[in-house]
Amino acid sequence: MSINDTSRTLKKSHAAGGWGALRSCGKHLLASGSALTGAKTLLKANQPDGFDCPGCAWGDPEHGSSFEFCENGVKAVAWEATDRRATPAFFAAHTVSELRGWSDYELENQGRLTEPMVYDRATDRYRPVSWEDAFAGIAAELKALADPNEAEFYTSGRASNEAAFLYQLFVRMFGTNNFPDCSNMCHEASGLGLMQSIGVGKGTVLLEDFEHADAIIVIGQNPGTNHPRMLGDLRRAAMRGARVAVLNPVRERGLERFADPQDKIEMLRGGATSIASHYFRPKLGGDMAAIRGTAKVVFARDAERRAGGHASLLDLDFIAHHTVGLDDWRAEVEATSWDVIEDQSGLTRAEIESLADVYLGAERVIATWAMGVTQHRHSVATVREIANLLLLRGHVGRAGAGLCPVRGHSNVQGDRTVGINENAPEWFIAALEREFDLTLPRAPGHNVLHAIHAMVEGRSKAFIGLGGNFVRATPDTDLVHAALTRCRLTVQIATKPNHSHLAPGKAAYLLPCLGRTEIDRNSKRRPQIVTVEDSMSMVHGSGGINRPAAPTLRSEVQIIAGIAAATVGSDKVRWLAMADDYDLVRDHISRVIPGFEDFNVRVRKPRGFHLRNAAAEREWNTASGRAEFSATPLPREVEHQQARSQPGTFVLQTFRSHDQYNTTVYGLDDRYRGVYGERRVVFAHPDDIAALGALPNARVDVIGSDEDGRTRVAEDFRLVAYDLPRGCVAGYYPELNAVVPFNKAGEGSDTPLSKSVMVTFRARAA
Ligand SMILES: Nc1nc2c(c(=O)[nH]1)N[C@H]1C(S)=C(S)[C@@H](COP(=O)(O)OP(=O)(O)OC[C@H]3O[C@@H](n4cnc5c(=O)[nH]c(N)nc54)[C@H](O)[C@@H]3O)O[C@H]1N2
Ligand SMILES: Nc1nc2c(c(=O)[nH]1)N[C@H]1C(S)=C(S)[C@@H](COP(=O)(O)OP(=O)(O)OC[C@H]3O[C@@H](n4cnc5c(=O)[nH]c(N)nc54)[C@H](O)[C@@H]3O)O[C@H]1N2
Ligand SMILES: [Mo]
Repeated sequence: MSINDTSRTLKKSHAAGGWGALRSCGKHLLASGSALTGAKTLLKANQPDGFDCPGCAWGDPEHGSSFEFCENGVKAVAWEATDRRATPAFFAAHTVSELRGWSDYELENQGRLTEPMVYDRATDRYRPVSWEDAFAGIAAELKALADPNEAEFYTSGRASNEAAFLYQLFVRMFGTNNFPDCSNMCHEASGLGLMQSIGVGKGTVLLEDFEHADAIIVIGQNPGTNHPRMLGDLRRAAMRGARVAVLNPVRERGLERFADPQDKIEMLRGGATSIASHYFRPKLGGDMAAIRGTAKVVFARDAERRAGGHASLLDLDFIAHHTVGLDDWRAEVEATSWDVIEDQSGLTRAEIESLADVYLGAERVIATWAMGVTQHRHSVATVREIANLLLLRGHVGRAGAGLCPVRGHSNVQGDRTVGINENAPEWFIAALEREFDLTLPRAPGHNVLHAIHAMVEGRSKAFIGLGGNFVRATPDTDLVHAALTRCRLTVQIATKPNHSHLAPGKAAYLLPCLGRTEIDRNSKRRPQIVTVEDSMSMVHGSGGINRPAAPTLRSEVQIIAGIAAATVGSDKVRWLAMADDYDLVRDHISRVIPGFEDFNVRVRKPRGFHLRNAAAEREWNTASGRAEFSATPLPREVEHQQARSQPGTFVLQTFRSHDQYNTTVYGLDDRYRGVYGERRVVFAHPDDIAALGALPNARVDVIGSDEDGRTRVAEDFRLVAYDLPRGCVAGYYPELNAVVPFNKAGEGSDTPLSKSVMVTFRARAA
């Protein structure tokens, strides 16, 4: 199905953004208990002299003067700037076992952690501990391990460059490369696929490119909720006539139409701009086939044109000078039949022809994507197929065109840049060794799934989490919870209580840190800034403006330095000096990582600086020295095709509601999808509900696969009739992680298959 809606203004009640977003913001500012600080804080988000919004990794405009309004940025900021506190009194009042019965929302809604805590098994409670005792206790446990590879060091993508750089240095000095990272569950396939295709594992576009593109293809992404500021850029593109083609099995409201709260006239008129000129609804996992079909049309039309004596539709010059492997790919495309393409993609040939029209009708094409592409078994191949399509007409490395994986966490890209990488390149380790006069381990370490397996099998015995919520973000929730509790040491560095803190190892510490919105002063009372990198590889400074939630809090950098000094000592690395002056950390980074020269000077310029992306300059750091077309066959079957031969089986995607930030649940509404006051829902096509012998709104248990002998059940969900492709259902993460298997993963990427989970349903007794 596609909509080719040319009308520009639509009723206000049906658009994303607009007054609904403003109303929702007010509600969240009030509910978070921070109306005043919240409002003041917001004026400084994504400003040159303020902090980087902890919401998402979308870029900031070069010339925007006023702050960019974003409903979900408001929620992220207000949630951190709350007046509520989870103090030692709170932990004294509740045992850990009791708190396990609380929801994600109730736990985080206790507010900010204030003091370092240690778990006391006898009372089953956390009690306060001094920072110095905590560091000493952690160091003693780490040093008692038989092998440093028995420890797992997790990172969530909110950590600053400075914190992440120190953390990876400490972990490597400790003796391991075990860096499970939220990115393993997120854009891993994008990094790998792009690295193989164009030699850089990052997107090639700048924000300005959105002002020049004639076509933007948005694949497997819901920016209305997850990257609301991106909608502003899509809207401006749509208004100047660029085509926006969406591939998404779900009709996401924000992609259909959007009222920009920054646009006073649009707000007053109650108007909205339609964003998507074309909306295609593939089945789950069908994108590779859809892109392949598009290429098939392009090759066929090109052949016709050339037969008629016309110039080629392909950028032959670019292909000849900059690429290898076209013939193999073309042969693979030609060998793929339309029957297979239509069946696997879930789109008709006519729809794919019209996607090809969009592609061929544009001089400058950008492709963007997120989790709908990266959380499948064949995600690396899909990313490479997207790259293939753009390479065909030279859409990489010129203005208004390029590849744009839209990152998740606000600094997930930067964390990888500064060394959070279980398999870091040799040049990086060697540069660290030179800079600090060290010898560091080379053996590849653990990613998220390796870490889970190692903990489950008892090979890993310590877990340190720099932010995040490992238990709830990973598959097989109960299994991962139990694996953490079997560790001899667990350490969680966090801002708010969450379920990962309720899976204490034999020794367990909960260390509260400053958030990004807060002023971070050193021993001389001088405020310090940290830095982050957005999806467009812009590196910029971030300095908090709020008073810290408690005087006892320490910054992530200080906490890491404290653990490191106690564990590996300070002979070679001056941990505590760096923790007191982040400029020193940046000086090291500037000498270790190319592109960070003069870091301390350049990061203080408004909006920071751009990290060079070689592919964007048509320099290809691949094995062949060229951009490489990949010639991977389509999967023989994707999950929705398999499900057809197993009656009652469906493919489930787990996505985000409008009221959550990953495992952080702000509220129980999903306004754009019409769900209010609940999260335990599964969206399904009405005919699928009928085929189950159920009625809409029936309550069911969701049952995951049990091939490995594990029972997987998520209990008590309401079936919501929804306009989805047949056989494909959807529901929210993290609740549904109970049915996502930990032993199935993306090929090459090892990313859990969060968007293609095989499930059945069981009726609940009325
Ligand atoms: N407010 C808010 N902002 C966030 C986050 C948040 O939770 N809340 N999370 C942050 C993080 S870490 C990330 S990674 C990003 C996530 O940003 P998104 O990737 O937008 O997140 P999801 O909600 O998982 O949405 C996936 C989208 O892909 C579609 N989809 C699912 N499967 C397929 C498929 O097979 N093919 C296609 N074409 N589409 C498919 C779904 O229908 C949905 O629209 O957002 C970041 N920003
Ligand atoms: N089924 C399913 N599972 C998924 C996904 C999916 O789509 N479906 N998405 C995956 C993706 S894309 C991602 S990125 C992961 C996310 O996985 P994580 O990054 O591990 O999870 P978050 O929910 O972002 O982490 C929230 C916690 O971080 C802490 N926190 C917040 N701010 C700070 C801070 O400034 N410093 C520190 N130290 N801690 C802080 C708070 O205590 C909060 O409870 O989940 C993945 N899991
Ligand atoms: Mo993510």
